[in-house]
Amino acid sequence: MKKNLFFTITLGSFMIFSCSKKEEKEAPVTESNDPVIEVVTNAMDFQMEDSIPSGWNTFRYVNKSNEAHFFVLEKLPDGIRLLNYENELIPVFKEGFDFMKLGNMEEGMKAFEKIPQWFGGVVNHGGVGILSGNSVGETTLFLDPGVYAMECYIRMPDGTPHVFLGMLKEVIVTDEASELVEPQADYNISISSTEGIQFQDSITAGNFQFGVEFEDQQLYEHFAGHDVNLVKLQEGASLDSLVAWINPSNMFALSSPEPKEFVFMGGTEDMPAGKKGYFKAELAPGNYVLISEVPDALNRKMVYSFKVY
Ligand SMILES: [Cu+2]
Repeated sequence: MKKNLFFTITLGSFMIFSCSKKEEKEAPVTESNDPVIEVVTNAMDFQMEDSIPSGWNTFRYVNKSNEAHFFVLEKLPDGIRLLNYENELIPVFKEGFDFMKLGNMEEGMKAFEKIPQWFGGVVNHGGVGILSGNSVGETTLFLDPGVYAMECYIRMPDGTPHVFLGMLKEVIVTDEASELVEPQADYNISISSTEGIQFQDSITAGNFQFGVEFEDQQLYEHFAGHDVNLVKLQEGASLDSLVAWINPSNMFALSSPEPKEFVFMGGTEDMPAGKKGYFKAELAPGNYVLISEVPDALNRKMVYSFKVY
């Protein structure tokens, strides 16, 4: 019973996040001649073309808002469209969250029993990790043809996720093949449920392509998998407060305003076992962390600190 309740609370939290603001700006990712798919957020929106080719695609996420956002691409089961998502899933989550915000976990749990069965067939296929406001992130992913939901579920301070406020878009990945080839990584990062995030303790400053190898994948209590977010620690930043902020099983965490001492620089959202995603980042000297947006990230070794000289 207790386990079910926890599951429900965290499942609720999964959809209930929101996004926040950030004042620091990182230098934009450098341009290249490769084709990029531009995704723009002005406020609580995703602006991009409705359909894209399959295969390797680079997403250049331009966050023009003052708050942190991310996006994850969720492949919908055959025959399911965003209309189903909006009409059959969102109202159930809203109902459950409204109860939970009032502290009525039992009614919230009852509401989640109405989650449509097809939701079990949704698979996350990566996206741009958490990105501070007024900054740009670039992530390269391999996508099979299909219908995807693009979502941000960072939360407002009251627990309302951005997906309820408009950060949800349908993206069609067509049979047409992309011209892009798999990027070459300057550095590789690996992530698994057993070993956590593995990288190296220090690198020199520069503009790099990072490869993220998903050795395995699993659903955590918040009903999503592990991912990799790159964060620069400003003066006085505490790792504990970052871990507490990013905890998706607390419905009032992962919310705006995010702690000012952290600069979120993107990364690679969760994708299936055996897949590899890439992200670019320009690193100035300083202290950085690779962190996964999962509950209890520290004990799960989903936090990796490194220095840039
Ligand atoms: Cu958002």
